[in-house]
Amino acid sequence: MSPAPVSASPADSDLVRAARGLPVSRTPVWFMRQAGRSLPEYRALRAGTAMLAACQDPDLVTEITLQPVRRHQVDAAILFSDIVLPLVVAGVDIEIKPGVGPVVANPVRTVADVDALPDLEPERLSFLQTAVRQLVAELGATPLIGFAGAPFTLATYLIEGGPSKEHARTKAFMYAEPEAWARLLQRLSVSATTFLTAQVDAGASAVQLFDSWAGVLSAADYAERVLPHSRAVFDGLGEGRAGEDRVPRIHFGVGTGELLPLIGDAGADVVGVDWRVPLDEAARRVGPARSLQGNLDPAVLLADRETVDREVRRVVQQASTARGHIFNLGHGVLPDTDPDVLTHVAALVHELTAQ
Ligand code: 1CP
Repeated sequence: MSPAPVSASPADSDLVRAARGLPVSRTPVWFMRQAGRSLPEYRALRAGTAMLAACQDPDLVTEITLQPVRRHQVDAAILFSDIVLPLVVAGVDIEIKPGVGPVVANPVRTVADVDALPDLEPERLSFLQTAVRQLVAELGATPLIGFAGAPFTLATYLIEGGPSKEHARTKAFMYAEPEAWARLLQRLSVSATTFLTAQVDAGASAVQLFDSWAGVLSAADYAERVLPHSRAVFDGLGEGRAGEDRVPRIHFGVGTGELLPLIGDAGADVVGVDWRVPLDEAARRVGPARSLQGNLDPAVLLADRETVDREVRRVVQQASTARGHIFNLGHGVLPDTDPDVLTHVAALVHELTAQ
C-alpha cells in the first residue's frame, strides 16, 4: 500500500484538488453510502435508535460518519444524514421505515399542499453545525463532504408519499400544475441551500447535491422544469467562507446519461456518473471544464476478487481523459457488500494511481 498523502489541510486534499482539476498525489476515493448497513459497527451503534433520531444526534452523527473513514482509509467523510432531514427539521411528518425508505404522512398533491409546507428555519440546524464542527476537528486533513437532496428528488418523495420506481404521480403534477410545480421546487431549493450553507459555514470542504431520480426525466423537461431550481441551490451557496476558495460542488444522479451536460451546467465542479456510461464517454459529454466522480457498478463488489480488480482497473483507465477523477461507485454501497472488499478497492485505487 502506498503511504498516505501529506496534505496539510482538507482544502489542499486530493479530493478537493481532483474536484478542481488540479494534480493529485493519487486518485481520491470515497463510496456513496459508505456509512450504513454494510458495517457491523454501524448496525451496533444504530441499534435501538430510529434513523431520523440518529441523524439529529451530533455525537452519533460524528461517530457514524467517522466509522468508514477509519476502516477503509477513504479520502473523504460524508456527513451521516438523509436527504429528507431538512423537511423533517422544518416540521414535515416523515418517517424512515427500515427496509423501505422515507414515508410521508401527508403527500403533496395539490397547490394548497405546496403552500402549506413549512419553511426551514436556519436556527433549527444547530445540531447539524455541532456535528460538522466535531467532525472537522476529528478529521484533520481529511475533507468532510456535506450534502443535500436536490429539489426534484425531494419532490418525488413528497408527491409520491414514499419510494417509487416510475415517479408517475410526480411527473403528472409537473405537467398538470406547472406553476405549483415551480413553486414547490423553488421552495425546496431554498431549504437545500439553507441546509448546505449550514454545513459549509461549519467547515464542510465540499458539497454533493443528490438528484438521485432525475434520470427519469427527458433532457428537455429536466432543462426547463428542474435544472433552474438545482442551479438556484448552487448559486445560493455563493462564494462560501470568507477568505477561502469556494468549496467544490459535486452533482449526482442515477440514469442521467442523457442529462450529463445539463447536470454539469447546473453549476457543478464535478459530475457524478452512474455505471451505465463509461467515464471516457462521460468526459466527452461533460466537457473539459468539469471533473468526474464514479462509476464502479456497486453490484460488482458482490462478485469474485478477480472481477472486482478488473473492473476497478477499467474505471481508473477510462477516467484518464477526464479533467479530474474522484473514484466512487455508480450509486450507493449495497447493504450485503463485504466491507473488506471496500477497503481493498480503496487501497487498489491508491496503488494504481500513486504518482
Ligand atoms: O454514508 C453515506 O453516504 C451517508 C448516508 C446517507 C446519504 C448520503 C443516507 C443514510 N442517506 C443518504 C442520501 C439519500 N437518502 C439519498 C440520495 C443518495 C442515493 O441516491 O442513494 C436518497 C435517495 C435517500 C432516500 C432514502 N433514505 C432511501 C432510498 C429509498 C428509495 O427511494 O429507494 C433510504 C432507504 C433511506 C434511509 C437511509 N438513509 C441513510 C441510511 C443509512 C438509510 C437506511 C436506514 C434504515 O433503513 O434504517
